[in-house]
Amino acid sequence: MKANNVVLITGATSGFGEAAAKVFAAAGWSLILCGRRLSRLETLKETLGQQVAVHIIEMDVRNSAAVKQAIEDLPADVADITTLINNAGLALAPQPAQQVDLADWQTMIDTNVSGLVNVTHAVLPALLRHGAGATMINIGSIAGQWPYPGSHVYGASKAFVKQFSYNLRCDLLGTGVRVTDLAPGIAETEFTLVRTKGDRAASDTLYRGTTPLSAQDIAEQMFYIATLPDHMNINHIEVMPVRQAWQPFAIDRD
Ligand code: NDP
Ligand code: 8X3
Repeated sequence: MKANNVVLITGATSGFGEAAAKVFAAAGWSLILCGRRLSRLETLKETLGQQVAVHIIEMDVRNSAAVKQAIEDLPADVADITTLINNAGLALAPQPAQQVDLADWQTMIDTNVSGLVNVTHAVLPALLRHGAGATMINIGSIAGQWPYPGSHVYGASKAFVKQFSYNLRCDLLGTGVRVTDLAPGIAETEFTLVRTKGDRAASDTLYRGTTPLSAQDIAEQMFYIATLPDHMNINHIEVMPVRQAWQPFAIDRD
């Protein structure tokens, strides 16, 4: 491991991002933690700051100017970013496409597509400066690969994550910078609470009686990807719980 490994995690205030902050901190990495909920970032800084250097950024990934400024303003001790985890994202509107508010589609595109692009553009120079061993982990989804009802723009935005990751690899060839699309299946976080706009019962029902992935499971995948030997690039990892699989094609009948 290099002397001062630094990981920047977007969406660090809950779910995968928060679990990743803890996993990387336990391994001695310095942290840059981003999200909109400042109080949660402050709590993480209080606890994890006892182990490692923690820099928090209250940031909406949709705001390209704010993202750019926050990266330019990084203090010197965390400016050499080793790993970027583009994790911030959300699904909205689980109902069929024809019943969805346009605003919900727009929010998913602004966050999962434009937000990803904003952060990547701002952080890429630091990863290039770092060179060999620098890693970008983009959180896609099984929804980016497999269609299902109610996935509409969410799944399409995660397909963007995958293709963007692959295309970046082409352009970054020779720089030493690695790019991975990490695509989880069903995982119990605040994801469904957000997707249903706060419907706790719907969220609990989705995860009840099965064994979804945990945030910790995915955080450990992130750490594994980030700490592989410098010459190895995982292009894409799709991870489902054993208790999730596909179903037969749906057929409309008279
Ligand atoms: P959570 O809802 O628990 O976490 C989402 C995180 O994204 C929060 O920290 C939230 O922070 C942040 N975020 C959302 N919008 C913005 C924004 N505009 N600007 C900055 N940060 C934002 O869900 P997960 O941990 O499950 O989700 C993390 C990623 O994993 C997402 O990209 C999601 O699509 C993906 N995913 C989730 C799966 C699941 O089943 N849980 C499966 C596959 C992929 P804050 O609100 O403080 O800004
Ligand atoms: C979401 C994963 O299983 O809910 O990214 O489609 S799933």
